[in-house]
Amino acid sequence: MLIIGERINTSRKVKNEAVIETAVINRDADFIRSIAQKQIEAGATYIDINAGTLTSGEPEALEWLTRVVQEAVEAPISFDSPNPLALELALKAYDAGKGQPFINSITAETDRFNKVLPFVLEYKAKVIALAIDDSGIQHDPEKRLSVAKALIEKLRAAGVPAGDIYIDPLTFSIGTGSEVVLDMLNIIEKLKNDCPEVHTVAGLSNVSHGLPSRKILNQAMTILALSRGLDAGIIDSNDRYLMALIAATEALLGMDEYCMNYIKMSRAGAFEGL
Ligand code: THG
Repeated sequence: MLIIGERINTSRKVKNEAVIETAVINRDADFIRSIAQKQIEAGATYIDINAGTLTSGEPEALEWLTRVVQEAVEAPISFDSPNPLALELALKAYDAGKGQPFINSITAETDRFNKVLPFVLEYKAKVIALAIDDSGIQHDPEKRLSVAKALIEKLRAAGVPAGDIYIDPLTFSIGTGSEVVLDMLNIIEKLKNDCPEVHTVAGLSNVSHGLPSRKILNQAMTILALSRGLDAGIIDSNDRYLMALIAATEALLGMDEYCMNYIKMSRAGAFEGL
């Protein structure tokens, strides 16, 4: 699974930890750099950056985060914002030498589609496409699947390569209804079958929003999604147990020939104390 580290997000509020939002407002570059580095050391491939809580200050904050993160790590960035101005400033500051960025995200909503698409094309980015259109968020999974497929068609018609499209089926908290995870897993599986050249991605930590002992739910959620073919996860890569479970599951699903990666991680001490 492609791992997108979720930690640089101003909405994250963790007990006994400095708050990301405060660090961004104070332009505390050392703190942000160390979070980026720790995520990469733990096995993230991409660093997601999200300054959405800053509203009017978001564009400048996302641009600043871009500069700080790319100074700290070699990894490419996932630009997590619905705001075209924030995307524009951040992408302008982005060093393409770090690799193909993710634009997180586009939807099939007319205005957002038209405003975000030019950035996807100009920067040849991978794009996370949320299954949302002008009718809003569909809770019915068949309808959400149709929205996803229509969005794939729109992106393909605009010239985005299928392999750069990552459909996000939307992850709701399991506290909001017993069916929401089953529905989401079915969408992943159907997309895998019907559009095999397109990828899937999900913000898996959403699933535990509002519930206690969130890490356990997030771990179970990640393994379920992986077993249904999810290609990429926006997750907490600094959860060592989660990362160990992902490696074990990939070996068990035949995604890790001769368990090479699993054995390598074990030898490197990644499972010590677990
Ligand atoms: N899809 C896409 N992008 C997304 C999401 C998605 N971006 C934002 C979000 N959802 C994914 N990122 C997070 C980041 C933090 C949390 C959840 C999702 C989170 N953190 C705990 C908190 O704030 O309480 C802290 C957990 C911890 O780190 O210990 O909930 O769905 N495309």
